[in-house]
Amino acid sequence: MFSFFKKKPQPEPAVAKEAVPQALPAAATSTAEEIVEPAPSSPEAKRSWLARLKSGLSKTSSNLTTLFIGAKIGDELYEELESALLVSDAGVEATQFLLDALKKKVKDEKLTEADQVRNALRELLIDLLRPLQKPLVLGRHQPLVMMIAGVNGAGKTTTIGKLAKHLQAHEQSVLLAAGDTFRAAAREQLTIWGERNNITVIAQESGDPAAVAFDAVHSAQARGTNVVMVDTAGRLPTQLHLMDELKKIKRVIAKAMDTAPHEVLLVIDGNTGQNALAQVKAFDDALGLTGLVVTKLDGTAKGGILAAIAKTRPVPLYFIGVGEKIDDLQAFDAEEFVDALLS
Ligand SMILES: Nc1nc2c(ncn2[C@@H]2O[C@H](COP(=O)(O)OP(=O)(O)O)[C@@H](O)[C@H]2O)c(=O)[nH]1
Ligand SMILES: [Mg+2]
Repeated sequence: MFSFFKKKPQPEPAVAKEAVPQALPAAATSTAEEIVEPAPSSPEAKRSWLARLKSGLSKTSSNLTTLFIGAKIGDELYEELESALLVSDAGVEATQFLLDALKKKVKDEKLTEADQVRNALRELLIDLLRPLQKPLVLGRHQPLVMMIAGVNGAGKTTTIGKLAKHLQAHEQSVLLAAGDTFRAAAREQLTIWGERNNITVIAQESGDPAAVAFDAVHSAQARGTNVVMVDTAGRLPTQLHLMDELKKIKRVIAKAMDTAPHEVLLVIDGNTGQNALAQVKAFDDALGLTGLVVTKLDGTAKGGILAAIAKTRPVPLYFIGVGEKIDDLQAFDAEEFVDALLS
């Protein structure tokens, strides 16, 4: 069963004034420590979302499925599979791992039909990706502070907007810190968007992102807000190194609330190929990532990058994005994803 967030009981649910167009789960009332699974989005919304994921991954998908049609099990099939995996951005390490595991499985289970091999690959891929599947647990702290990082254009601000609306739909009040001060207009845009959606946006004329984040956390503590999301820049106007700036923001957030930030998320564009893996490594080394969001899987993304991440730097993948609408951001589900890839 699909779930967007997991939620620990929250004593003071905020009322979302503008609900997202989907069935809202009832407020969680449960005993301590129980984890509540919110209701999934409507079946139509989910179907259209999966359709977009499938069509986004269709290039890889057709490579990975046609090669099994009428194929004999042998070196030729394995070579074709190797190329298809490499072309899908799975990277050398994950490709080799999958091939070795597949050959072993074929031998151990005495598989004789290409279709069985395809199923074996499906199982191996699901096993590889499942460790990335992890729900974002709400209500652990008040406020829950999330810092959102990523290169320019990755989809940070869009993702924050979608997440904010999902959070409101799950009875969470949200406050945003406009920490991307690279573009002058970005701050105003976010502020206007926040007004329309009943979300407070903390911004600052001076534009010091660490100070903005600090104010946002204090403000959320004073107001009893459930979640703070700190938007950050993917590029800087000065010569300052981006990673140094991000580390500073993280340090300053911890000064405002010593357990924070509780989540450090990296947003990556699913179309960046192997460079996405380099981004995960660099941001993780600098910031200690707690989660990922992979966007734009509706475009020309090949999907294999998830296998590369799972093999070399398995940071949990909380959400994937397949378009601009709110319902186009969904919790990552390994089985669902592999089926979209192999169908
Ligand atoms: N097709 C598609 N476009 C997306 C997705 N997520 C973000 N975008 C687009 O990517 C562009 C950059 O997004 P933005 O949030 O401004 O990136 P930022 O620089 O990281 O804040 C915008 O045009 C978004 O509409 C997605 O999942 N699918
Ligand atoms: Mg932005």
